[in-house]
Amino acid sequence: AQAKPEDQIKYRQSAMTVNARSSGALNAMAKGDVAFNKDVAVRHASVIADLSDLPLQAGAFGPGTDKGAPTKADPKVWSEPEKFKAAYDKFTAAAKALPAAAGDVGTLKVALADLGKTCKGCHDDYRMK
Ligand code: ASC
Repeated sequence: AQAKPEDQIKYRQSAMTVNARSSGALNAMAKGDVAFNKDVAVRHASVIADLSDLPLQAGAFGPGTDKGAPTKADPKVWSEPEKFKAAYDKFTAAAKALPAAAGDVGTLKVALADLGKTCKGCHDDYRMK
């Protein structure tokens, strides 16, 4: 059975909250604001890799999750689902590549830049302000 709409919204927002915390930690290391720590970096990268596709796999954008609750998801998520999935899949692909790159600050920076583009690519079109 599908989770209730408000629980689906909570689930996808929770995954993104955790993703944002981990990407923030990685960005801080990539910028040098925080000392690079390989184990911490790989851990955060793995969190993002693991959580990245949960909202789509678990069905968190189901019927009734487009309005009413405090969602910022754009109606285009439902009106152009193939394009939304294509944009989302770019994020997942970049996220799954992150752990292998996170053990070195140089490769982490490159992988994070790739990841950031896929975050922005989806948010620009599918997240309302
Ligand atoms: C992050 C984060 C995003 C992206 C985006 C990249 O760290 O939480 O949504 O990067 O700002 O442009």
